[in-house]
Amino acid sequence: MRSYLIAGNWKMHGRRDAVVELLAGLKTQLPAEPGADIAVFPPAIYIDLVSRELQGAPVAVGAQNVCDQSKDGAFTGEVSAEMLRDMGCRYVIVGHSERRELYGESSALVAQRAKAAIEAGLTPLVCVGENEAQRDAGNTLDVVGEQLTAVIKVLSTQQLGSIVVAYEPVWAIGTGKTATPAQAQEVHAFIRASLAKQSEEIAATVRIVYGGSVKAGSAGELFAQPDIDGGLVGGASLDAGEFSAICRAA
Ligand code: G2H
Repeated sequence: MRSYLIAGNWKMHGRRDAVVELLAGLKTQLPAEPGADIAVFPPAIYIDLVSRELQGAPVAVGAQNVCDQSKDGAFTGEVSAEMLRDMGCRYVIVGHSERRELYGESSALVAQRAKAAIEAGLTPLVCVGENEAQRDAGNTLDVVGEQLTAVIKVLSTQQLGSIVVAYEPVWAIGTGKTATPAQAQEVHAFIRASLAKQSEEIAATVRIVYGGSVKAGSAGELFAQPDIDGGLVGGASLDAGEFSAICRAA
């Protein structure tokens, strides 16, 4: 009933030539009819190039962030959800831990970004996750619950059905330390139960993907968990062979 989503977050990597080469690799190595929805999230400046290169390929395009303001205006440096749609995006990541930690984005701001995305017809991937100290202190579910509640508060029940949640334990991001399937499943089940308090029907359909050092070798076991509906893949999405293997594991 829920289709898998494999999302490649390129972060701040790529140059024109490298982007074209990576996409050429994906186009030859991904299955023609993948068993999962696949999307790549290039830096904003390359979105147009990627959209053009991927025309006809079974890979959607997403952005790594979006402005919280819906209307055009004096917001220097920002890119709106409508602009992303205009350039061919279907998805956008909001609240990645690197945005929260390095750029001070609050859960309230992340929620507004998610709302602006939905209103423009984009699917936001709302990232949540605890850091190592929070996990060690036994606060994982409180932290994830607070991040999720901020989004639930600003979205209608129907809008809630349009999100994807990405659980990314901060201690597993780019560190090579993947959460065990059991650790990830526990938090994914908690997220689904939290959504079910708003609507059981929506909780059953919202995709919850896992992120944090996902590799081809770890993907199969993670994706086999009942509440893990795919992955948000960082480093491994920059390698066409590895990313294609992750997509085939779904
Ligand atoms: C988590 C993930 C992608 P990586 O940030 O969002 O990156 O797979 O490199 O840990």
